Amino acid sequence: MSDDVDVPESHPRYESLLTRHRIEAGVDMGITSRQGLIAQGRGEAYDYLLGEETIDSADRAERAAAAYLLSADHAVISVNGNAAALVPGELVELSEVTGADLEVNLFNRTEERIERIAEYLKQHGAEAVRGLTADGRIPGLDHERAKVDADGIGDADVVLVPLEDGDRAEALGEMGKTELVVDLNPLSRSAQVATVPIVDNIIRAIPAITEHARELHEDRDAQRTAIDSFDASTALTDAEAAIRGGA
Ligand code: PTJ
Repeated sequence: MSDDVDVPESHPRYESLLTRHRIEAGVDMGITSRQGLIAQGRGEAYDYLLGEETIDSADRAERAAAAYLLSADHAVISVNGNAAALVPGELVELSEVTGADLEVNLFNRTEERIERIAEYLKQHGAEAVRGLTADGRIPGLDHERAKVDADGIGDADVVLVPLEDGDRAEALGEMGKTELVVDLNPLSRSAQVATVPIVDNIIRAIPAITEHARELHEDRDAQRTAIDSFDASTALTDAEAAIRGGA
């Protein structure tokens, strides 16, 4: 990824400016959609109100997400244009640590962008990337938005969906899948329907899930505790309180 942003690391808004730079570069590379710029702006506003840090309840959500990924029969990490631009290497690492598949799955779907994202993930170390077969469908969605790989998201019991559109998050939930959603807006439909809503910036969330997964890897009891002790509605209430009250 191109990180040649002309801002010193000591700058108080360094992470935020780096994030913008990555999204802009993603658009230039044909990986991120122009709508992705708008989505990023929205996310940034929530992150600012959260104090640009991982709140405690988000950390518990990240631990529960790691436990779900490790204990799944078939886990898939869904990758869109924003996720690919922001955390390509980190997504590959999470997939390696948890054994989850990577699948490119786009809201504004074009074959060209899917191919570019798959190639970009491979440049960051991915061995296999799903999403190009598109022989499965999510019921209840229009044709293009319904496409998934039948042996990927179609077959998965656990799906990590960063920055997902509300309709698709709802439809995936209706298919009975355990949904792990990364979204800085606790009021978004995606966060509201998630089994595990992770209200945190994807830039911090993905490495944190990986870290928890490393720790929980061999420990089935600890995985169970992380899942059983997590409460989605408390996590959403905590995040909303942090945003409204100022972190
Ligand atoms: O690449 P595509 O075609 O699949 O499109 C991807 C986007 C993100 C453009 C598409 O899914 C979309 O339009 O999403 P929405 O409906 O704008 O929702 C994006 C959500 O992600 C919003 O609730 C934002 O607050 C949140 N968000 C934005 N940036 C981040 C974020 N959450 C976590 N980390 C971020 N960096």
